[in-house]
Amino acid sequence: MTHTLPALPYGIDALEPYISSQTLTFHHGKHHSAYVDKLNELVKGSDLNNKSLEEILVFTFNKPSDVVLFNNAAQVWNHSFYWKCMNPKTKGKPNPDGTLAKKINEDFGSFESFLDQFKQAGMTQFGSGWAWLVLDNGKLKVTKTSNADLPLVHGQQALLTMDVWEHAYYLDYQNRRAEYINVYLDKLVDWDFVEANYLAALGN
Ligand code: MN3
Repeated sequence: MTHTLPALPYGIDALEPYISSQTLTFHHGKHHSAYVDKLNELVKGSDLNNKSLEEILVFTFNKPSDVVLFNNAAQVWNHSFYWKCMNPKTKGKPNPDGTLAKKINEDFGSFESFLDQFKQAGMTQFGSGWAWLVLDNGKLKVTKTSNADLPLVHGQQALLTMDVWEHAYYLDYQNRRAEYINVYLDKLVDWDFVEANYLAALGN
């Protein structure tokens, strides 16, 4: 099967002024697109050619001979998920509500405590990587992963992610990662999407 670059779920300038159309043009149109192309090139003619993205990830994880394949497949998954974690229409609704809000209070003590942990994960990821809110054995946790690594191969279900590779924010924030993280949490997270992921994960 051929893996395809998903269209952004909003317009190229929809996240401005927080994330510019220039960033999205490069991040989606060049970086994400290149991971998709590389993945297709690597699976072509191999046993993994007819496997789903998730099957490829599980199969190649921790296999030294498949590091390049894993990294590209994981970056395809991570970016497709990351775009959906943001929604400009949710501006003004910076907090979760309902079932997810209750669970966040249970597992983190408060929404503020969750925010602190998530910011900390994003700030302390040395070099390139991702910060996550995951469901792990019925409990919400904040985690971070290096490079392309992702919760799926660690038995966790991803509910929210934030790309902290420099290409995600450098054109807009240069080296000010903390500013990007604050804007991400204050203005961009689509909590309806996160809650839908939580409810789906409970059903699994
Ligand atoms: Mn990226």
